[in-house]
Amino acid sequence: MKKIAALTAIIGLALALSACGASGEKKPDAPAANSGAGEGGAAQEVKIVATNFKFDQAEYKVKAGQPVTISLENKEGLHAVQISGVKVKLDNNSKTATFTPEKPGSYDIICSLPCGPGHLDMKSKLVVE
Ligand SMILES: [Cu+2]
Repeated sequence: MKKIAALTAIIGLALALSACGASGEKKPDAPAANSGAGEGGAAQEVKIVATNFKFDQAEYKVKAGQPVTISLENKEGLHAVQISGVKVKLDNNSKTATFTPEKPGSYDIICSLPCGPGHLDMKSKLVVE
């Protein structure tokens, strides 16, 4: 009788372990599924590098309907980013923002922090496709 109890315990343990194994396998699967949907679902990232007195790209392209994480790096000087028509502001306190651009179009990116003589020249575009 003791053997049967031991067997039952072993089978129970084996089941528990295999259940753990199965749920363990799902975790690597989930990101893979995300990156597979990737063109559809993965987060987009835009990095804006600011110097005196320009942003590193004239245009930053993103896709509509997908979350975008925008970050600001002040490589030279102190600058802040404001994107017209989108509620996004980046400054020294909050250097990243995530939002979902809904409407395709071209949105003006400007520096919203008076930074010097070239301040008004600091313009780029966020192009939502
Ligand atoms: Cu400025």
